[in-house]
Amino acid sequence: MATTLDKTKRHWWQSAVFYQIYPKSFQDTNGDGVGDLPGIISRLDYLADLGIDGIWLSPVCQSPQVDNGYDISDYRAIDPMFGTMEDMETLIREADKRGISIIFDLVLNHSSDQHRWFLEAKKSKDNPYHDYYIWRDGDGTNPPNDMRATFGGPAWTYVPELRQWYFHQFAPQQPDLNWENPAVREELYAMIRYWVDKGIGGFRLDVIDQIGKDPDRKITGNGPRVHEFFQELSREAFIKEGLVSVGEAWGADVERAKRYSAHDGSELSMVFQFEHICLDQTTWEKWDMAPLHLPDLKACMCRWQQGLHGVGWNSLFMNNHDLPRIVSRWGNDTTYRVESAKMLATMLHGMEGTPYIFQGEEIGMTNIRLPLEQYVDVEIHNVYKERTEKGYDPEAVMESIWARGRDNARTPMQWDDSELAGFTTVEPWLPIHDNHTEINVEAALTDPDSIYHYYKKLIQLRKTYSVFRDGAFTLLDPADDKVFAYTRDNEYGHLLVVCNFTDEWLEYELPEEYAQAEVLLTNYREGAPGLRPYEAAMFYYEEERV
Ligand code: TEU
Ligand code: CA
Repeated sequence: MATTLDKTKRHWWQSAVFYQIYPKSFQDTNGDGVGDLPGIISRLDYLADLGIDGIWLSPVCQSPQVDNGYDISDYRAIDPMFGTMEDMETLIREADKRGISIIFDLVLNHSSDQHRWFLEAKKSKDNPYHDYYIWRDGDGTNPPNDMRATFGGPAWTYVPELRQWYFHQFAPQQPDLNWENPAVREELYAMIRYWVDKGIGGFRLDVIDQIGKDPDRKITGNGPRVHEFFQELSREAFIKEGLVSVGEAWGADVERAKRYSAHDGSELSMVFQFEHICLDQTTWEKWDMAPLHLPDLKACMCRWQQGLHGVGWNSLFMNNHDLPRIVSRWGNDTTYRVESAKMLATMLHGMEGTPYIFQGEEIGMTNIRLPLEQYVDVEIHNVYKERTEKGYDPEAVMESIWARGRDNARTPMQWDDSELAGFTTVEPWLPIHDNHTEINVEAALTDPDSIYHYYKKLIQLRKTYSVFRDGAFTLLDPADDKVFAYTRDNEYGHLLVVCNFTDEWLEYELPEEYAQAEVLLTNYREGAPGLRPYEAAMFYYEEERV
């Protein structure tokens, strides 16, 4: 297939806003306590009203659900828990009618250990599928090296029948695919084309920066062959006008990201990187918590904004299904929940890139505190076990789970104030937050000052003013540790975004040029001198025309 992407062209996803759905927790319709595809279809009007352009749908393919669908046993089948292929086709069609594209989540780095390929691969070294995975010989005493799996334990698991170890970056039930094997790549590309033909709008590529790994040299992310593989992937599977490809890349720095998301479309449309969201920890492990130092966040965002401007494209997010709720993390989820949720959204949505809203973020859903046994996430149980065995104080470990555990993001969507929050009719797979009596979609829709209506306005602004798409970014007062302020400028206009990250009333003077500017949006009603707790505002004036 030939590459004929127009380098100068504006892509639809550059002024789009995406919404992430975690299907298990969005809407149940058949009374099994688990969200499903018909549930998503039934809520499309809600999403259309919000104004989003695409849904990043977390995996719905057949899976033993060890890692909630990120362990796929058949890439071409829908897991019966979520519905049928017909439901999926209906979802694509119904979303399309409302101008919403489905961004399909592709897990290409690893499969489930229940995938037919792995079951075959385990049978013998001569099996044609054996080389679909990464094996090293051994007698079972010592793994090939000391690499650790992300969810805890060694990254190698022994299969005595073969006298070999296989590599897995995540759970042992998620063996890594061998991208060195051209047959694997061919097989995956064919599978991707199968989904393209179904009419999806693009892909989110799970941990895609790991496909070029070299486990013998202990390299996982950004490995030696990664650009080559991305280019091949793009050529063989993505080249169709308008398809968007979003690459999850934990380890990407700005320089890498420029290549991954280069405007010529040779690799991916955009990166989804995490540098900003790892600033409030003392080690590479998120459980080692530290307070956020605002100047660090400002410097980090600035580096990415300026680094990719005009050459690449970034994703804008603070929430997803792996992250705690941002209002509980960098905002204030009690006294100033509404103000701080709006402030954080303002900070992010003023920037260059494609914003992502994670389900429930638009109504300000918060973290949850559960006893250990009520959590489902494999990572939470592993970290508890690993850390308490190492002698950490169990209470401190629980504190870090409450603050950082992935299940914070995965509690069921809060649709209304009824007992089961309008999510289901039976006990849900993960507890519903008690605060659904107050924080829910129904309440948000009827309150014109709700977080929901604020997000709606942010989305509309991005579609109205081109400066959101391509304005150059300038950080103001980099050292100020309470206020995050920046400007964006293009040939048509000038935008100023000001955000108070504290619960204090601060003195603040607008830059002179903005004294007469229009207030596009603010999270407080009447103007007042200075900045009130978590106050945020966007100011705009047009470039003078001669
Ligand atoms: O996450 C990538 C990833 O590296 C995460 O494991 C991350 O490090 C972790 O959540 C931090 O606690 C992707 C998916 O988003 C995640 O849900 C999957 O579990 C993971 O890949 C494996 O497929
Ligand atoms: Ca269901």
